[in-house]
Amino acid sequence: MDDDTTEVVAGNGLLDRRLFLRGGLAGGTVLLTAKAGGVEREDWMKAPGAPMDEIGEPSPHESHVKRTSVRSSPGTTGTGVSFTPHEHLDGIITPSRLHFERHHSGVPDIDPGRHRLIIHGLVERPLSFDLNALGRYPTVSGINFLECSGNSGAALAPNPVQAPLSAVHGLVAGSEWGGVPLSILLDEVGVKAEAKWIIADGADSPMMSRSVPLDKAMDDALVALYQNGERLRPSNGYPMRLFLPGWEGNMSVKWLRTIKVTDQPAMTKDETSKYSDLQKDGSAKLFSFPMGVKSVITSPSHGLTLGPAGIYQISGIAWSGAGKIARVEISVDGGSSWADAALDQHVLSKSLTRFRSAWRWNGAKSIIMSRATDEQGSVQPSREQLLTNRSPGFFYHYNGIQAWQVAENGEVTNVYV
Ligand SMILES: Nc1nc2c(c(=O)[nH]1)N[C@H]1C(S)=C(S)[C@@H](COP(=O)(O)O)O[C@H]1N2
Ligand SMILES: [Mo]
Repeated sequence: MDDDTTEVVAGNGLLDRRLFLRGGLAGGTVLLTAKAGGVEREDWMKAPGAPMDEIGEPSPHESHVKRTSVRSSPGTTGTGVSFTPHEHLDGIITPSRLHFERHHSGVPDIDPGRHRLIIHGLVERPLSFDLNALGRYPTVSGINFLECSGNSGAALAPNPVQAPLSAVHGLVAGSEWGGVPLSILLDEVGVKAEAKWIIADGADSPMMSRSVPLDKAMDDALVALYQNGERLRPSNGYPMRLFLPGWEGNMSVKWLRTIKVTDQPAMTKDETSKYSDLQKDGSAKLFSFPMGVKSVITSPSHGLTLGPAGIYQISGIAWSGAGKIARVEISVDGGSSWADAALDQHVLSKSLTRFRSAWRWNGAKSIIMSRATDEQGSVQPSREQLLTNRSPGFFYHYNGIQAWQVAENGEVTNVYV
């Protein structure tokens, strides 16, 4: 691509997003000359390749792409997190094997033949469903993100964490979730008129449980059985989990075992002492369910290094618990000027949305940022705006703008602006 034809749309060399629609990024491409003709045959072309296999595995050359910061709390096994390595991924679907994990006491080894989902409480007919019974109800699927409300909490640290993006923002992932709409099962048991909440319990040893307003349960809640076309993986809730599109991950109770229909919330530990929002007056705000509008540039990001000055793609993910992403703006001059990124074709409600921009980097130190706006008009706040409105002990629901600094040598680090 001839540099003269690219239109600069914001300060420091941000280019028109249509550059991507037209294609033709030049960086790293080697122009073949007319006489190049006889390209050498590589070794792998000289003999038949490997046979078919029952299960496809990633290339061994991609073995560095794995969940990061895998750790259990001291003195426990399986109480902790692992992060999705977004710095190495593209698109809006996270491979199931790389979906982040958050377990409060490890992954239970559930026998699907013995597992039951029991729905009881303020209902006409309490019922017990095994996996076969559930399989006979209509199923639906949808592409949605799942984000832990503790995601990006590391961005509250007084100094920017110098670690790959995933160590800060890796507790979000996108999947196609398939299963039975909870509303169908609630109709089957017959919810009584005075019912207002459901209490969902997991079959793990702490029996993690959360209260969910009945409106959400009847709206888009799913008893999920499938993730990205296959049965849920054990770490993501096999054989069934509650899935609440757009709401904090904690409420999507894995290994779902009982649903009790009630007229009030249960005030479980996972919605009072934990997963509540400490206010400036010392009180805790309960039940902040939807995840706020947010975005992060995944490439370039910490740990990735730019080569020589030239044209680069800036790419990342944006999402909102309130619906679709309306726009993502990019700045490559530390927030002085902004221009819209191009959104990939799948802009879905409560889903990861992939954005891309083109940047002609002149080799000078630069700060790059993304800012998302959702269809409700909510705009992702700057880190500073976000901090002025919260008390120091409020950890959850961080959705501030992430800034990356590109140094003259191409190294990318985490910065606060
Ligand atoms: N039963 C049960 N459900 C659970 C949890 C758990 O520890 N036990 N963790 C919750 C939290 S805090 C989050 S963020 C999500 C994480 O889902 P994932 O591990 O599939 O990514 O599951 C939620 N559901
Ligand atoms: Mo979470």
